[in-house]
Amino acid sequence: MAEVEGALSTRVGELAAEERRHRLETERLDLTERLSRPSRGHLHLVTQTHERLEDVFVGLGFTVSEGPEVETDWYNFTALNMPPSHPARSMWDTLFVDWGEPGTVVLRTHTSPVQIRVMETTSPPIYTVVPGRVFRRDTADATHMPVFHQIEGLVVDRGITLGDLAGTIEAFTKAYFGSDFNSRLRPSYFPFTEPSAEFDIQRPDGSWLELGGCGMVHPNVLANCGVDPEEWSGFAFGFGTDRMPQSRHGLDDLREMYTNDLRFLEQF
Ligand code: 2NL
Repeated sequence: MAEVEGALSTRVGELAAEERRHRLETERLDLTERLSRPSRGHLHLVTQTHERLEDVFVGLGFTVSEGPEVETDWYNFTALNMPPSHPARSMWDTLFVDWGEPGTVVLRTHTSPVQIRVMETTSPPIYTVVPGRVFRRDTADATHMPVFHQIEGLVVDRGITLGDLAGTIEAFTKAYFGSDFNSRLRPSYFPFTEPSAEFDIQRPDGSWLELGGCGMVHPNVLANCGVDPEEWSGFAFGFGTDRMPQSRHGLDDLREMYTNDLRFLEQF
């Protein structure tokens, strides 16, 4: 009898010890966790790209300007030589904001409204770039997003010519991509510039890549902002920035940049 009771209490003790060990293990809190070095975050790929672009343009003598993402029809279209009936408005798949008269308030389709605001409030000479978020009605796929980013530049001064535009594009291309890259302009059309061009960059392997658009600021646009086109002339350019880290890092789907999966973002 005493033998059985002895064995029983030994076993009960063993099981209790085992249960306690198991609970300690599963309920263990690592209180040293916060004492180890905190992991350091970093800027998002899009922000990194804009900061690099800003550095290059500041080096070329430009300032950086910013402005609202919700705009009026005047700043987004009309001041840019696109009156309400202008067919070129359909080039931009505008997202309208339900505010005031229907169709008068928009999510900006480009950063140009900021340059309009700069021209309205500052007298030339103007040398500025505007990086920012812009919006168009587009279905998301590997190369398109309804919310995307661009940078535009504006120069207004006395005696500015197409040669200054081509030289600036060339200087930018070499400063940003490397001295082994070249640039070229190809005739195009935009309502806010005349003449207008697309600009391409040439990679060291000889292949060409279309980057963006540019041109001499249309005299109507200068006049709309209170700048006398008889005294001043200027050029402007614009290009999308979301594809720049894509080619730099070999990404194959733009959407990866915006799903905020840390396993993706932490790689850059
Ligand atoms: C493109 C084309 C361009 C501009 C943007 C501009 C701004 C003002 C006046 C005149 Cl305020 N022009 N901006 C001019 C030509 C082309 O961008 O394909 N962007 C992605």
